[in-house]
This record gives sequence, C-alpha cells and structure tokens, in this order.
Amino acid sequence: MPTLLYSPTSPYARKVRVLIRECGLTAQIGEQTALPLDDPEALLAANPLGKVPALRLDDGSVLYDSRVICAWVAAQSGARGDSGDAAHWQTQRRAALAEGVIDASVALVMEGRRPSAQQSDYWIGRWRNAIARSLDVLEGEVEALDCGIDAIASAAALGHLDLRHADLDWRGGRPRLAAWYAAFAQRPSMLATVPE
Ligand SMILES: N[C@@H](CCC(=O)N[C@@H](CS)C(=O)NCC(=O)O)C(=O)O
Repeated sequence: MPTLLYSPTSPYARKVRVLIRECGLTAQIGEQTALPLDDPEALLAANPLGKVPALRLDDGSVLYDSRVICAWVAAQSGARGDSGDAAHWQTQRRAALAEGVIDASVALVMEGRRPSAQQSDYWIGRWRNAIARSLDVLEGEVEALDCGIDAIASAAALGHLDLRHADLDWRGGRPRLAAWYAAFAQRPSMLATVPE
C-alpha cells in the first residue's frame, strides 16, 4: 500500500494527513513516522531533500512535496484537479498563501534553534510580518474557507502557529478566522492529526 513518511509536528505533513482523512482514504494509504532532522535512511532514500512528507507508491516510485502529494490524494478520491473557473484559482491562491504562512512559521522555529547571537532580527521580523499580513487576508476571506485544500492548508498553518508561536497571538484582531478555526479544528481529520 502507498505509505506516507511524516513527522507528527510537520504542518506540511499534517495538511496531507488531514486531506487523506477528508477523502476517506485512511485504509488505502499507510503512514510511517520519519523525523527529518534524524536523517532516517528510509526518508533519505525516498526524498533526497531529506524532508517530510514523502509518499512511497506501490511501484517503488516516490512523490514529494506536500503539494504534489495532495494533488495525488485528491486524484485518488476522484476529485477533479483543475475546474478552470475563477473560484478554483482563488482556492489555489489561498492555499499558496496558507502554505507561505507555514513556510514562515517553520522558518521562525528553525531560526529560533540557532544560537541567539546568530539569529537574524531582520528575517524574524520579515517572517512575522508576512504571517500577520497573510492572516489578515484570510480574516477577510474567511467565508470562502470550506473544506478545500485552502481550508486544510490554513488549518495546518494555524495549528502550527498554536504549537510553536503562541506568543504571536494570531487570534488577536481576527475574530472570524479564530471562530472558523475553532470549528474546523473539531473535525475528526484534525483531531486525529493533532501534533504529539
Ligand atoms: N515544500 C515542502 C516543505 C517540507 C518541509 O520543509 N518539511 C520540514 C518539516 S516541517 C522538513 O522536513 N525539514 C527538514 C529539513 O529541512 O531538512 C513540502 O511542502 O512538503
């Protein structure tokens, strides 16, 4: 069976794991823990970038990164990839925005692990500002978030902010996004993938 290599705290992997559950494909896709910073052999063999998530397919081939794996999962569930209408492209754009929040949130974590003298206030400021501006946009578009890839990526991003950056108080001034996330976080797919 296809097997997803993932780490429990990776928001990229969580996006894929939530989608698998929303598509009802848990019985068809296995999951195997791989902590990327330990450089496990199975992960390096699957993904030369050494990153999770990576998906091993039955024929021995591998898919990465999370966007490609999400597209593959959606295809397995029979979802059409590209409907071509304006709403489709806005969904893709919102998904990219949420993914950018994930990128900045993960970058902040990695920067915080460097010796403090080597940390860059400039980059920390840029990433924090990018997160704040992007969440403001999501606050304004929250009515468009349903259960598509934009919603799943947004939820993975907000979950990661809660896990790693409680100090950012992302809910402050964003009551609609906070209410949306509170409801979305109760979905079984989210509850089953809470970072350990
Ligand atoms: N663009 C990739 C990013 C994946 C990524 O950066 N994953 C992190 C975990 S949150 C990782 O494996 N980092 C290990 C490393 O950068 O060496 C995706 O969407 O899958």
